[in-house]
Amino acid sequence: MTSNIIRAVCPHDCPDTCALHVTVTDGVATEVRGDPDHPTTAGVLCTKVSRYTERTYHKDRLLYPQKRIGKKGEGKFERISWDEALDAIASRLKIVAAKNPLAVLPYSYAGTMGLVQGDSMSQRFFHQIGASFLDRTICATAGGAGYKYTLGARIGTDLEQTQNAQLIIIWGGNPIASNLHFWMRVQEAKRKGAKLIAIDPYRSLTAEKCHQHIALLPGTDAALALGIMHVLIREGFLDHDYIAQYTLGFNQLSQRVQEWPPEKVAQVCGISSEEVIALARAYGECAQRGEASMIRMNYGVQRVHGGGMAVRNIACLPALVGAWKHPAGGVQLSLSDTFPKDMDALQRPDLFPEGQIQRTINMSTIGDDLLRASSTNFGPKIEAIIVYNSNPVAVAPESGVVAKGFAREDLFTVVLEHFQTDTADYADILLPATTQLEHTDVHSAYGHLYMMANNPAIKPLGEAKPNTEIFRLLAQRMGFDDPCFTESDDQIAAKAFKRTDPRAIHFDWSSLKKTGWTKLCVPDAPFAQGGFATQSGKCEFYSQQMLADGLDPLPTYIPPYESVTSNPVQAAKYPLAMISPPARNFLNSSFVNVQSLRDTEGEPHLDIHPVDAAQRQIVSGDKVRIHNDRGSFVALARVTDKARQGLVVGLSIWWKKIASDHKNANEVTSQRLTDMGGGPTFYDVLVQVEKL
Ligand SMILES: Nc1nc2c(c(=O)[nH]1)N[C@H]1C(S)=C(S)[C@@H](COP(=O)(O)OP(=O)(O)OC[C@H]3O[C@@H](n4cnc5c(=O)[nH]c(N)nc54)[C@H](O)[C@@H]3O)O[C@H]1N2
Ligand SMILES: Nc1nc2c(c(=O)[nH]1)N[C@H]1C(S)=C(S)[C@@H](COP(=O)(O)OP(=O)(O)OC[C@H]3O[C@@H](n4cnc5c(=O)[nH]c(N)nc54)[C@H](O)[C@@H]3O)O[C@H]1N2
Ligand code: SF4
Ligand SMILES: [Mo]
Repeated sequence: MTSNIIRAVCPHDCPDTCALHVTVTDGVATEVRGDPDHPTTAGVLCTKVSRYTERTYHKDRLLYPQKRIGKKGEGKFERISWDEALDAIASRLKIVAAKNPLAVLPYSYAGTMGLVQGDSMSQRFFHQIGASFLDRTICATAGGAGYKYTLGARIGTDLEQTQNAQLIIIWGGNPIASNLHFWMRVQEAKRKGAKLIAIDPYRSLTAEKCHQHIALLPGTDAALALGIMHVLIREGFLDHDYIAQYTLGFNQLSQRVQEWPPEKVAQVCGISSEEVIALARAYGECAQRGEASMIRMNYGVQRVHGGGMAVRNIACLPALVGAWKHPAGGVQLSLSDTFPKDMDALQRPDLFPEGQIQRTINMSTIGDDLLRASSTNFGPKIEAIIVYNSNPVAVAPESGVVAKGFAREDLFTVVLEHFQTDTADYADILLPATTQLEHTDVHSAYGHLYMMANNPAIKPLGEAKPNTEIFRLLAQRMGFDDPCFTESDDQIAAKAFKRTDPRAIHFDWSSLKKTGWTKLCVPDAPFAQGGFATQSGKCEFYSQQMLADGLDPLPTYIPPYESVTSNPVQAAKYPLAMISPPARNFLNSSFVNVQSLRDTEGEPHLDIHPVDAAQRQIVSGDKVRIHNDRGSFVALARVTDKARQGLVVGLSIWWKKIASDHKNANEVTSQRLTDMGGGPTFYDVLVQVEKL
C-alpha cells in the first residue's frame, strides 16, 4: 500500500479558497483535509468539502459522453464515444458559425474558480470562433461596480487582520455558512473583546451569534449608510486629515446626507432611528478611540435594484472616520483585483476575428435572450450554447423562462458536467468533466491574498476529461491552428500571473506546485495613505465617472423594484418580500446531490414570521406554495421570527429535479437588473404564500 499527500486547492466559489491536502492511497483519494500551515485555511475545511471524496466518487458521476435520446429536459441519454461526441459538436458549430458566429454562446460561471479550467482554453476557443461574449454578472458585478466607482478596484482589508479589529460589522453576509475562515478570526476578535454587529433582514446563523443584529428591510442598505454618514457628519466623528488628503467631494457629500436624517432612514429601512444613531456612534467612537473598525460587506446587499449604490455608499464609510489607517480597519467586499492575473495570456482576446462585430449577452437574462428572435438590436438568435462550470436552469433568475429557452428544439446545447444537473437534462450532447482532484489548476482568491496551486491527485474517473482538454480536442476538429490550442495545462498555469507586477514578482509555477501557495507582496493596510485605484487616486464621495455613466455622482438611495412601499400595486397581490440566500451545506447548486449533505439540509423550506404565518393559517411543517406572476414553487414552512415580519426566506439553491414539484426559488425571481453592473436582483422579489 502506498499513500501520499497531494497539495490541492478548493475549487469552489467561496472567498476562502482553502489549501487542501489530499491523501491518495493506491491511486484512490481517501481523504481531503485543510492544510494546517496555510494561514487562512489553518487546517479546517467546511463540511461540504471535507466530504469531497463523496462527491468525486459519487455513483452518479458522469463517466462517458452521451447524446440525448428523449425530449429536451427529460434527461434520457445514451452513451457515445468521444469521437462521435466531438465530431457532432464541431460539425454543428461549423454550420452555425458559418452563418453567423455570434449565434454561438458560451455559458459558464464559477463551478471551478481555477484560472486554467475556468478561464483559459475555453475562452480562447470562443474568441477564435468569434462567438458572442458572455457578461458574467450572475453574482457580483453590481457590487463590484459600486465598489470600483468609490475605491477604484476590488481591493480592501486583508481578512487575516480580522482578529485585531475592535468593531466588526458583518453587512449582508452570513460567514458561518459562506466565509468560514473569516468567521474563525471573528471569534478570535470576539474573545479579545471586539463588538460584532450584523446587518441582515434575516437572523442568519451569523446574525444570531453577533452582539447586535439590525434587521432592516431587504434592499434598503443604501439608505442606512446615508443615515450613518448623516450622523457621523452631524456629530463630528470625522478624520479631517484623512478626508482632506485622500477623498474627493466631501462638501457635496455633506450636503447630500443632510437629506437623510435618522428618522427618515429608519422609516425606509423598517428599523428604529435609535438603531441608526447607535450604529453610527459605535462606528465613529471606535475610530475616535484609535481602534480598528472593519466592515465585512458581502454580496447579500447587492442583489436588489439599487445594489450597486448600496455597496458604493457603504464603501464611503471608512474614509470618513479614517478607518483605513489601521490594517484591521476599512472595508472588504472582495480582494480579487489585488491579483495581477494575466487574462490576455490566459484567454487570448486577440484571437477574435479582426473587424467582426461583437455582441455581449448578459448571463442574468439568459431566459429572455434564448427566446429572442434575430433583430437589428439583438443580432442573431442564439443557435448553439455550450455550458460549463454552471447550472443555469437551476441558478438563473426566472427559471420558468430559462427552462423554456433551453427547451427550444432548434437550439443546439452542449453541457460539460460532473453530474446530470437540471441543465444537463436539456443537453443534446453531455460531456463528462474531471473534478479538482483529477486535473491541474492555478487559483487566485477573493477573500485572501495567496496564489495557489492545484495538483491532480488521481487519474480522471471513467472517460472524464478536463475542460481544457475538451476544448483542445474541439479546436483540433474546428481546424484552429494557433499554437495556443496545443498548450498543456502546466504551460497555461505558468502564465496566470504577471511577473512584471511587483505583487506577483515571485510567482513561479514549478515552485508553486511544490509549495502549494504563496502570498502576494502587498502592504498590510492598502489605503492607509490613500492610493485608491480611482482616476483621482482618492476615495470618491463624488464620482465624475458615475455622472458620465448616467448615474447620480453622489451617494443616494434607489428603492427596490418590488417592495411594499415602492410597488404598492404589486404588493396588494404579493405582500411578502422573499430572499433566497445560500444554504450552509450547499455551494450554490453544487453538493445538492451529495446525500449526506442533503440529509442535513432536509427538504426545501421557507422561513416565515409567526404573524405572517398566522394570517395564512400556516404552522411549521405545512406544505406551502410560494408564488407571484412569474411562477411558483413548493416548500415546507418553518414558522420562526428569524425572518422579520413581511419577509420570507428560502435557503437555496436546490436542484429542481429533486423537488416534489420540480421547481425551486428561482421560479419567482425576476430578470430585472441592478442599477449598475448589470447584476441580477435575486433578493428583490415580492411573493404570496399559501398553505397547500
Ligand atoms: N455554504 C455556502 N457558501 C457559499 C455559497 C453557498 O451557496 N453556500 N455561495 C458562494 C457564493 S457564489 C457567494 S456569492 C458567496 C455569498 O456570500 P454572502 O454574500 O456572504 O452570502 P450569504 O452568506 O448568503 O449572505 C448573504 C446574507 O445577506 C442577507 N441579505 C439578503 N438580502 C439582504 C439585503 O438587502 N441587505 C442585507 N444587509 N442583507 C441581505 C441574507 O439574509 C444572507 O444572510 O458565498 C459563497 N459561499
Ligand atoms: N435564488 C438564488 N439564485 C442564485 C443565488 C441566490 O443567492 N439565490 N446566487 C447566485 C450566485 S451568487 C451565483 S455565483 C450563481 C452560481 O451559479 P453557478 O456558478 O452555476 O454555480 P453552481 O450551481 O454551483 O453550478 C456549477 C456547476 O459547475 C459544475 N462544475 C464544477 N467544476 C467543474 C469543472 O471543472 N468542469 C465542468 N465542466 N463543470 C464543473 C458543477 O458540477 C456544478 O453543477 O447562482 C446564483 N443564483
Ligand atoms: S467551500 Fe470554502 S470553506 Fe469550504 S473548503 Fe472550499 S474554500 Fe474552504
Ligand atoms: Mo456568487
